[in-house]
Amino acid sequence: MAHERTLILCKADAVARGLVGEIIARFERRGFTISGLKMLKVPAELAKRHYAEHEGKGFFNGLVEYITGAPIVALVVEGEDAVEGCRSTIGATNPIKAAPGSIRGDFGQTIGRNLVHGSDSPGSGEREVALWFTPAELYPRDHDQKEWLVSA
Ligand code: D4T
Repeated sequence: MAHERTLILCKADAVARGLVGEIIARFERRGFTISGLKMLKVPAELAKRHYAEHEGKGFFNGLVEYITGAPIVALVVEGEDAVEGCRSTIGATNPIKAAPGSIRGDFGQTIGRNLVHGSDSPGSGEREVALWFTPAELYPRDHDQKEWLVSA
């Protein structure tokens, strides 16, 4: 197990549908820690840098419009194996294929409105946290509590 940070975005549809609390609660209930949290209207430049790997693909412009068109809520979530743990809580990219019990499986219908983003590797997590949050915006917890959250 490794202590990791992951960037979670509650996208425009999650905010518009009033699902932000429900989504955040699922990460908290699983034992992960929130160390950054903000609501923002995403500048196009940030959206393009965030989704740089998809530039040139047919869905790229729609993806940028989706994330810049209305306010979103961004979080940094930390914990043991937080990247994989949060990805499984989020569910498969296409909500129709996402397992019931996951966020996308419980609330989503289409890939273009899949509610949530979670970093896809520990390296992406660190890159995305640095892209979206300044150090002054982060409040890392004292991880002495770790022994009460997971077994070795
Ligand atoms: P994000 O990055 O939003 O958490 O989604 P995933 O990590 O689960 O999926 P991804 O990077 O492969 O895709 C990013 C984003 O693009 C949308 N998308 C993707 C789309 O609209 N059509 C597509 O065919 C694909 C592959 C959905 C998520």
